[in-house]
Amino acid sequence: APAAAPTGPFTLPPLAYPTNAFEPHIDAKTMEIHHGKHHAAYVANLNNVAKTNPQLGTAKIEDVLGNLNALDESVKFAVRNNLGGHANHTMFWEIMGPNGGKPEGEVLAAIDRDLGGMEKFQNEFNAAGGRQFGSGWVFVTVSKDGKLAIETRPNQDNPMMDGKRALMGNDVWEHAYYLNYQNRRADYLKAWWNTVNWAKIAERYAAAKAGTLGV
Ligand code: MN3
Repeated sequence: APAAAPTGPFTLPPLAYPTNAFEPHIDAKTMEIHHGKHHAAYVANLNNVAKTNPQLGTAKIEDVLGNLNALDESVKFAVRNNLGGHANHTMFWEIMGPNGGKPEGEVLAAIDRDLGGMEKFQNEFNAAGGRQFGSGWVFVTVSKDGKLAIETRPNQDNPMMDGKRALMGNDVWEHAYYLNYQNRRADYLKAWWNTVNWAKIAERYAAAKAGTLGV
């Protein structure tokens, strides 16, 4: 993968799978550009900001995003967009994987309890992602007591900005799907479920209940 330049405290997390792992649902070229160019750009921009604001590189991401108003006006916009983008994409690559299985155990029980079961959950998640006007994300947020909710955010905003945590989420920016799906966001949203790694989501659910879930 191309290195993010300039270098600094932020690094592009490597993918745990090859870029063609999700063919035909997500094509390799989209993965290469999305991870190696878009996410890398957020990382490079953060390293630029960190040159003059070194505390940004040592603080916990959830603490910075949870307290954006504490930042100087000169960097607030850049941090919101680029640290939000870095957090969102780090989560996104983590909760995807080939042969991702099915939800089970506590996660499945929470989906049944809070989201009306898998079919209703997937339909409502896809509908929320489809309704998000312009660029943004559709998330499942998780509270410390394990309660789930479907929520959207514009641009690179993240639930951490509201003191919440994302259990999982899908990127509905056009760069996530346009090469393969053009204007057919609904088709991308449906196909994306084939890329979800439910074992990783189970780990994140347990971490959320333990109070240790970060990005
Ligand atoms: Mn993206």
